[in-house]
Amino acid sequence: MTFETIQVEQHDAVTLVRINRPKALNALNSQVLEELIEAFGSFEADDTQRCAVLTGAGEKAFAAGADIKEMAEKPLAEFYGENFFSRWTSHFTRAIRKPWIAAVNGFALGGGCEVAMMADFILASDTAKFGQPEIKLGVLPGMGGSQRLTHAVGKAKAMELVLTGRLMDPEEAERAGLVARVVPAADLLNDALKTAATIASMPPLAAMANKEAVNAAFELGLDMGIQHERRLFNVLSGTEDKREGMQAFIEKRDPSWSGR
Ligand code: CO8
Repeated sequence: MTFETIQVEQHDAVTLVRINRPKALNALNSQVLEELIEAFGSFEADDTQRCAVLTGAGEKAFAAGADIKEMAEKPLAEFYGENFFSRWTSHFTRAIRKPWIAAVNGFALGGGCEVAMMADFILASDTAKFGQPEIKLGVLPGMGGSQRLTHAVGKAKAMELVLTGRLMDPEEAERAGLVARVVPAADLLNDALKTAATIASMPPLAAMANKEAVNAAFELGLDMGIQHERRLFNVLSGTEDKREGMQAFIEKRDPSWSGR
């Protein structure tokens, strides 16, 4: 499929997706969201692809939010009746079981910050800016931002950010737990691709299970989360890759993963 608002490249086992509307600071309109759903669906279905990176084209923005020009005229009946954006949220948080990274190269605001927070983790350039400024438009985050931001940075900071609409620099975002690492802007893409390649070199079932286990910590209480982790551990103990990984360690050689 050819895309108009995103670019997709494969770097060995890593899929790189760029949101490509730099003149609109990569604002997320319906077409971008549909194309991202399509591209990530293909990534998930392609056995040769093991990890993805999502970033923004240009130097200024990852995504400066949902497209305000598109939303401005949308009536309540369309937002509520069509469940605007809900496919995106469920697709990315449920259907994509392989790991993916958001490489935030500039503004990640509103829906842009929310999309970044749907990733398994965020790598940020030292030029990144994070925020949920929807209050200034008379609305609030609509793709899970009020919930994910609060899980990531705690109530006090999340509340201050959504109520004032102020932006966070990447160092503050890292200190607060929103961002895994901050890297110089010039190195961000290479660093993200290298990190993704490391993940892609891991046994794929174990990568999926590790992702699922950490995500369970956001959705379940501690006791249920630990039980969930134990079940996943038991499942992985029956895989060929578990046998191979342990045998390779004992034989002092590199493992060769079968994905089974
Ligand atoms: N939507 C549409 N166009 C945008 C957006 C956006 N979110 N952000 C920037 N643009 C456009 C500008 O209109 C401008 O276009 P043009 O050149 O045609 O005038 C171009 O991008 C460049 O932007 P600026 O000239 O404003 O660039 P600056 O460097 O001066 O400012 C900012 C950069 C600070 C990022 C500024 O552009 C800005 O504040 N943007 C809006 C940020 C924002 O409010 N984001 C939140 C949007 S609301 C949202 O995401 C809700 C999501 C949940 C919805 C769920 C529904 C159920």
